[in-house]
Amino acid sequence: MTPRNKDDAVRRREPAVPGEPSLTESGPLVRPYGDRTGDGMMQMSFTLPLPHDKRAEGAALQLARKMGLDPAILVHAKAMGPHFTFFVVYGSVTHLVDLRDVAVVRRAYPLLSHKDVSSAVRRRLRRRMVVVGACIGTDAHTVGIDAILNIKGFSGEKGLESYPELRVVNLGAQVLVPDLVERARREKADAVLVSQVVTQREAHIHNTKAMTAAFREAYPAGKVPLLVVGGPRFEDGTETELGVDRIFGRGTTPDEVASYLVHAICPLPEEASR
Ligand code: B12
Repeated sequence: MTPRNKDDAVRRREPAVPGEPSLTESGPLVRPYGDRTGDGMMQMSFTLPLPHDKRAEGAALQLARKMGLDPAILVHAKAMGPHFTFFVVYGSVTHLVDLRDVAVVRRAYPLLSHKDVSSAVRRRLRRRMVVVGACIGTDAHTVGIDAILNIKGFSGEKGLESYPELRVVNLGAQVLVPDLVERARREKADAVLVSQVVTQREAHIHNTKAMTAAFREAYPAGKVPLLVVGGPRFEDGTETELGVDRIFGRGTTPDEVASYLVHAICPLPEEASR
């Protein structure tokens, strides 16, 4: 809902009137919260390619208003060298979010315990599952992949190395795609786990596509290991475009990944026949 006029923008900060979606009770329609529930207050930051002066500040406010902040207040402006200015703008947003239109990708497999993962691999694969992990391209952000693979894990969940039935080969940072393919072949990898954190100039997309293309070229059809990619800025639902089997995003825990590996590589017979 966009306010029809300035009065509406002001009234939004008042309690809801009859017939209007409630601003204070949780319902399908929500807006950000700043000083008072439902006041729509939010803060955003951005950089404009302009030297810091009054014109640049006016441009920042114009942008904020065009993005639906009304009124918009410039709370911070700082020159970033001679040609750029960084801004922080605070204001009341004129948009509502309808929770009924939010699509959530639900996990299509059960979350297994440590013991259940190990016993599934032992009983159904009948050997250790081989997982090769790496951070590819020029990306040196290894904290994410280490959080999933290293024994110490993430968010209270131990990493894949702690599962006795998984053999984990962590290649670390800045691994070249040909080296990853070669190592995956040598190790007879069941799954290849790749991390991409840097997204400048869509590096994560280009690197992932190059990686999946290289695997498909190097392996016979149907023999490509399970290809999994993770990082904070992949878009849900883009697996097909990237050529991967599964994407994991921000906040992923190792048990989610271990459960997925079982689901994808050695599913229960009834799961496999679905
Ligand atoms: C730590 C850090 C660094 C460290 C990295 C140390 C290391 N060994 O990893 C150092 C100082 C080296 C560094 C360098 C750089 N960094 Co840096 N860095 C960060 C920082 C602060 C934290 C990243 C992090 O560790 N997150 C914690 C982990 C646990 O989260 P995660 O990576 O998202 O991983 C989780 C999920 O995404 C998922 N996941 C991730 N990978 C995978 C893989 C699989 C298979 C699965 C299943 C799941 C999964 O699971 C993880 C656990 O939940 C971020 C800012 C931020 N707050 O995020 C910037 C950030 C990532 N860095 C950034 C930049 C620009 C750089 C540099 C280019 C800076 C420079 N000019 O030199 C260099 C690039 C170096 C390089 N060649 O890659 C930018 C990236 C911007 C962009 N859009 O691309 C960020 C966002 C900072 C910013 N706001 O500008 N950085």
